[in-house]
Amino acid sequence: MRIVVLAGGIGGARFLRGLKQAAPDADITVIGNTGDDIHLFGLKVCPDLDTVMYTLGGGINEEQGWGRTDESFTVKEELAAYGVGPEWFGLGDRDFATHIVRTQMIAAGYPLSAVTEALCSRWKPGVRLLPMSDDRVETHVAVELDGERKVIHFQEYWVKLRASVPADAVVPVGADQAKPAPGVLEAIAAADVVLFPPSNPIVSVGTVLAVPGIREAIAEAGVPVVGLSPIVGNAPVRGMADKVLAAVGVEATAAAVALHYGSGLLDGWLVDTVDAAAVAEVETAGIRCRAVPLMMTDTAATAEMARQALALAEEVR
Ligand code: GDP
Ligand code: FO1
Ligand code: CA
Repeated sequence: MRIVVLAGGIGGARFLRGLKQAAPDADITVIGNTGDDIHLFGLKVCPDLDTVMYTLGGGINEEQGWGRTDESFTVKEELAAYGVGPEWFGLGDRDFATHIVRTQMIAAGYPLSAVTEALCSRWKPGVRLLPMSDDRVETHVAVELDGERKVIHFQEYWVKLRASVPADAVVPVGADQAKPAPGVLEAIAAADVVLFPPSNPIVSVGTVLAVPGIREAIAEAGVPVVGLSPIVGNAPVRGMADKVLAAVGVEATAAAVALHYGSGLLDGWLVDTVDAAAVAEVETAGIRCRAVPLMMTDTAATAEMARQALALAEEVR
């Protein structure tokens, strides 16, 4: 079975670990969000691609969900001693090596997709990890800061400000001009099922879908598209997805997220059992919906979520 998954960072990566266990023989292609990417200290950092690569490759800091295990911060401290920041972004020494390799390869002319493949030849994530695009896309957020409207990089909004300032727009800058990376449209066309993991629907899956051609290819593939809600009990399980949902006028509920994707895109939607009351509303909108446990407490529980998603895909096929 060929499965395509549109993924952000932590939610996407953890779901993929369960999916690999649930479908060990499947051929899984991950289309990763690169809208979170940022240039720091002259280096290109790809948080969501790296989170998937490290999580599936066994190098992730499990508690944190991003960055490397067994990490140290000597380089960052030395940079700070020179007065070189930003200090608010925690780049560790081991992680730095990844960004140095990536930046060096890009400077040598390799596209991000080729660089990602090269990095994955070390980590062996057991999936084909593709960036959504080789073109630069950067998510920016329009916020009100010190009484003024400003547009800042998503990482500044998320990591520095912890989404604590009012935001009224989220813009994937460059997405409209970006082309899907090599292999992306082909993987979608060849897929038997497309899954949206419990990733952020705006700044993770939404950014992937903002690359012209990707949404259309999914619709044209004519295969089941099934998503899992990242919102449980009217709140994100982790992070501040409610803030970016509010910025684009979507309620932080499992049903509102399904309706935001819409029945033109989604065939099936899983909500957590605590949100069972949302099933009827989602089904009325033309999306088949089931309530099952959606907490990724361990790989076994996550694998069961993946099995439920694949079962729902069969139901709507
Ligand atoms: P990010 O790029 O690191 O923010 O990760 P993603 O976009 O892939 O996923 C973030 C989303 O994962 C958040 O909105 C969380 O609510 C969701 N999430 C995290 N853990 C769980 C979980 O155990 N269950 C569900 N249903 N959602 C989760
Ligand atoms: N998230 C944080 O909350 N604080 C950090 O200092 C931080 C550093 C960092 C370094 C490398 C990396 O790949 C990811 C990192 N993240 C950090 C996570 C990440 O940037 C964001 O949480 C996600 O992209 C949000 O979607
Ligand atoms: Ca992210």
